[in-house]
Amino acid sequence: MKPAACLACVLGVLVLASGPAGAAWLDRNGTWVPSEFHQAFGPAGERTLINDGSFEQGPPPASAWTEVSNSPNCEWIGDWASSWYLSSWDGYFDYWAGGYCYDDQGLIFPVTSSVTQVVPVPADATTLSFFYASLRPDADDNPIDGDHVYVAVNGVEVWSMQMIRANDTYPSWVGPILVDLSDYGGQEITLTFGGVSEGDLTGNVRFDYIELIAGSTAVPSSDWGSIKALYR
Ligand SMILES: [Ca+2]
Ligand SMILES: [Ca+2]
Repeated sequence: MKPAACLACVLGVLVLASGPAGAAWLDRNGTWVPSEFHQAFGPAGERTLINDGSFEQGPPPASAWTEVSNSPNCEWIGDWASSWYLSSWDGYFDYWAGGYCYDDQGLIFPVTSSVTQVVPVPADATTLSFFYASLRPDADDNPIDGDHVYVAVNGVEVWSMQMIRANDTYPSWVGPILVDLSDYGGQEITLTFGGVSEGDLTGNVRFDYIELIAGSTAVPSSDWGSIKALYR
């Protein structure tokens, strides 16, 4: 008897049979397997997260976020440590924008999705802060075709970044990314994080630890490297 080996076989079958739970890929051809697991560590100290700002309530319907996607067979708020070999920035769950899912014929297609909720912006905490990790295993489109992630307020993008290889941060989470929302102090806003994929190929970006804080909108130099984020 080899119970350990048998157990592994059974687990393997279960994983393969889990369907939608494992229906996410980092590249178009299937599972991408890095050589090691990367454990991220969230910031210590005072937490000023927005409601479910770390996505720890898990996927809908428990989530405070309304999730919309072109890929109902796949869930995008979850624990992606085993898919990416990179843990969440904080806790276990985060939102994965972009990526690939499969259709009813089993064919892989690129994903466009978003998560949205109504958030009050305190008058004394009007800087949006978040972290992301990005990875595009597939080649960039030639020409670049508009694959991007974004943050929107009331349907208008206030931050965006192309999902191209030059913007990869893997295996690092980077941030805090700071966006000035002082125009909305004291108001309720519809806050959206999303990813738009064009054509057959796209990238992957995970978002976590979303706060509204007091402070400047200057981007810290640490952890930025060659990240090219587009502010507007
Ligand atoms: Ca989290
Ligand atoms: Ca594309």
